[in-house]
Amino acid sequence: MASASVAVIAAVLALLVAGCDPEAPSPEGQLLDVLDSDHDGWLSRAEFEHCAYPGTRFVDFDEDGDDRVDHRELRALLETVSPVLPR
Ligand SMILES: [Ca+2]
Ligand SMILES: [Ca+2]
Repeated sequence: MASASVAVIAAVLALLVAGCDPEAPSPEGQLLDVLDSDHDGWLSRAEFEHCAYPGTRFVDFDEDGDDRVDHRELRALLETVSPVLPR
């Protein structure tokens, strides 16, 4: 949990860099690099629940119901924790 929390904080801090440098990796891409333990390009339910805060429900972030959280859904998750995310 601690390393996942650090990853979330790092991704949020990266928002500032991404906002200044159009070629910087996306915050959601950086976060996915850390949390996607099997490197298949999305977060499975197990990967999500391993890093999520207690009480956070997978189904609230898996918007299309395909049982995985992809880049777009991860971006939406980051927008809930950072009001400074570049649009
Ligand atoms: Ca994965
Ligand atoms: Ca999904």
